[in-house]
Amino acid sequence: MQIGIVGLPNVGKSTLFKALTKKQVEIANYPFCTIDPNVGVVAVPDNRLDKLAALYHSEKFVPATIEFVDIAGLVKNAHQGEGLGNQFLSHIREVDAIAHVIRNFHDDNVVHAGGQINPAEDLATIATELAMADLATVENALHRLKEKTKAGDKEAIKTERVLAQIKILLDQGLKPDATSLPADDLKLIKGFNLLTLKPELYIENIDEDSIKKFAPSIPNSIPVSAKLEAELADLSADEAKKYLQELGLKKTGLEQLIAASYRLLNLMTFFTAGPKESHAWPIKNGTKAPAAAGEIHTDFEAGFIRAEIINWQDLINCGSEAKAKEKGLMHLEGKDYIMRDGDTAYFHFNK
Ligand SMILES: Nc1nc2c(ncn2[C@@H]2O[C@H](COP(=O)(O)OP(=O)(O)O)[C@@H](O)[C@H]2O)c(=O)[nH]1
Ligand SMILES: [Mg+2]
Repeated sequence: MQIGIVGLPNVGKSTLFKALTKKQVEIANYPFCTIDPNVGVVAVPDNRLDKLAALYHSEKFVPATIEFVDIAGLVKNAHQGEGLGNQFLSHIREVDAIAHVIRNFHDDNVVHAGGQINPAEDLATIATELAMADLATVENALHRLKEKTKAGDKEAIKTERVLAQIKILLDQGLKPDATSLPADDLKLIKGFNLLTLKPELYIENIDEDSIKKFAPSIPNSIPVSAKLEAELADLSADEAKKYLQELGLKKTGLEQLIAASYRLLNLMTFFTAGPKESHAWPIKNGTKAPAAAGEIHTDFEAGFIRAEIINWQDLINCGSEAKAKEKGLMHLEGKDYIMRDGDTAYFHFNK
């Protein structure tokens, strides 16, 4: 699952991206991999995994990961060919969700694309670019569908109806809401990868010294100081912890950002744990047991028989699987079981 970091130039996207990916190197046992200089695999901090790994003295532990993509080149009027033009848009189409970085830090040495700090206006500029790009996609699609709808193609007629609804909103400068569209409608237009339908979150890159007195300019935004995060990423885990304490902060902005991104992607976590390895597996909310097993190995899904499930906290409290079973805290589940966040699972399958 990928999150695209999107925003105007000089808002701190790359600074944030570098801090996010640098953190990786510190996570022992996890093979740091760079797919592409602009794509970083980022571990999702989860103290439940730490505790499970400690319980089993696991040789190895593998956190859940998500990928961040540093997307360059978005400027005002990009849809008309400014800057890198539409080049960046294809990158945004490929991601599952968008993290907007909005500048709210003051530094005369860093040129602001719009001349002055104005988070709401900057976000509106980006939103307009995304909407204009979608409008072009929708108009193009409607045009191409004409022949088929004339011929009475049922799917084309349905698709046309959904696209026409979206076009009305975009024409009015409104953002279509993916959550209000029926699943069937979404399916019909999935292939167009509309940018305005992607889940979004907002990061305000703020002055280092205003973190504790932060008042958001964008509703529900996550405050982060990219500069501070870059400094923290250069420190050892212990040093970073100390520095955070000195600043009176509990969590880094990056940790908050990663957690929010995970939720935005509609992901939750189940665990497998043992002496060899403790592993956090990201799955979509609502995933059934066989599909969850399939994350580990396709054979597990194909030959799925049942799952032994113990909630992670029960397992930690009991101190062992045997004890948890003794106390009746292990439940056997079949193929219709919907996995829950925090489940530890042991799968039985036919080979
Ligand atoms: N003062 C300050 N400067 C920052 C901050 N974040 C980024 N910068 C600086 O702003 C410039 C542009 O940052 P960069 O991350 O490359 O922005 P991008 O164009 O959005 O990728 C660089 O000189 C950074 O050092 C911040 O939080 N505070
Ligand atoms: Mg950059």
